[in-house]
Amino acid sequence: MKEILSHFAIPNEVAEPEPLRIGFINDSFVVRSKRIGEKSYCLQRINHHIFKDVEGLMRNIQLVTTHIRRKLEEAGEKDVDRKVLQLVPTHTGKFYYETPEGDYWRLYVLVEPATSQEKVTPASARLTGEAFGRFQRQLADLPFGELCESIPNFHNMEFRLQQLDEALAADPVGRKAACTDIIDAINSRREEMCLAERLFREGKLPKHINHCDTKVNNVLFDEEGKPICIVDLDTVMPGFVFSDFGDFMRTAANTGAEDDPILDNIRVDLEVFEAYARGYLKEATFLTEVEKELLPYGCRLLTYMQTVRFFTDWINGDTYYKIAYPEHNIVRTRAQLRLLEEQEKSRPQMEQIIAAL
Ligand code: GN1
Ligand code: MG
Repeated sequence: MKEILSHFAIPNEVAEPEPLRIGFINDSFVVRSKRIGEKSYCLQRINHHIFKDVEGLMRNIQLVTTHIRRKLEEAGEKDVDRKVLQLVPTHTGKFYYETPEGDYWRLYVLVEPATSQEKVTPASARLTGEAFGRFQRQLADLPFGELCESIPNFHNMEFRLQQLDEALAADPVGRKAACTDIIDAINSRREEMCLAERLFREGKLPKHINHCDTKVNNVLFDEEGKPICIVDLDTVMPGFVFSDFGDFMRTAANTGAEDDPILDNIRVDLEVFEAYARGYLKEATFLTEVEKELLPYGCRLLTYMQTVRFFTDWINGDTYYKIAYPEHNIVRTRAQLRLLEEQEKSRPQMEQIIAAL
């Protein structure tokens, strides 16, 4: 680990990296400064089995963070270092280091003091909606052609269904037969859930730069409980605004957990929905009428997509997501499917809330 750190242009003396247990994808470590008041860092090994184009991914992050930093500076904001992530270059001026074994590492300046939250309240949901809306707005004038899809077709519903179909056709670990109810539930919604892709092809739905992983724990909060910085920028890429709106609602406007084994815990938290939508719409001033109208649809879309993704991983024999126990992916699948059904029931209220806002 010391060897890896030695490739980065760290100006101060730091301690040994300590593991940070966050996220399902990358491995993260905190690197503390030896002296109080100096910078600490977050060292990450990029999962290059998932992010195959590390160079493109890191170029995205560099473009996005530089763009936001410039915006903040132009607006005369104070404390810019806590409001946008900052990469530490290597001694050769790159923003990642590749080991002889082919692992990829990067280093961020640690944003502190800051805390993260796992649970939301209506009050924090509103502020988080503002934060993600602002994030999208700050990036709205960055030509999205400059960014690559760090995971090709990441939130493309047609593609995710195709991956599922391939998994089901191969059925490599023999799990398909016991899942006909899930397969039926997915199949009956295919048409509806590919609407966004169709509208895009017809020129009726634009793309914007999205964060694509808008869980509340990807927002850092300050001492007063206000969002200061958006983190986990690996999936920032062009896509539909639903990706960000829908994924927050999928993870936060749910009275249960993403992987809740007790399905009856799962309902749409309409208070959180209202609060987030209010905050988001205040800042996301660039939205078209079609985009606004389809926001409740976006919630169902992202929940459906996550159902399909967890289920595909289950069928494939758990090759993508880290799991905590053997049935985790099928438990996740059922929990997401229940949430989708609940969102379908709450559709009239959700549409009413958006219309009123
Ligand atoms: C993954 O690792 P984490 O929590 O940042 C996934 C998201 C999923 C999420 C499901 C790159 O995110 O797309 O929504 O798990 N990220 C990637 O909880 O696949
Ligand atoms: Mg993530």
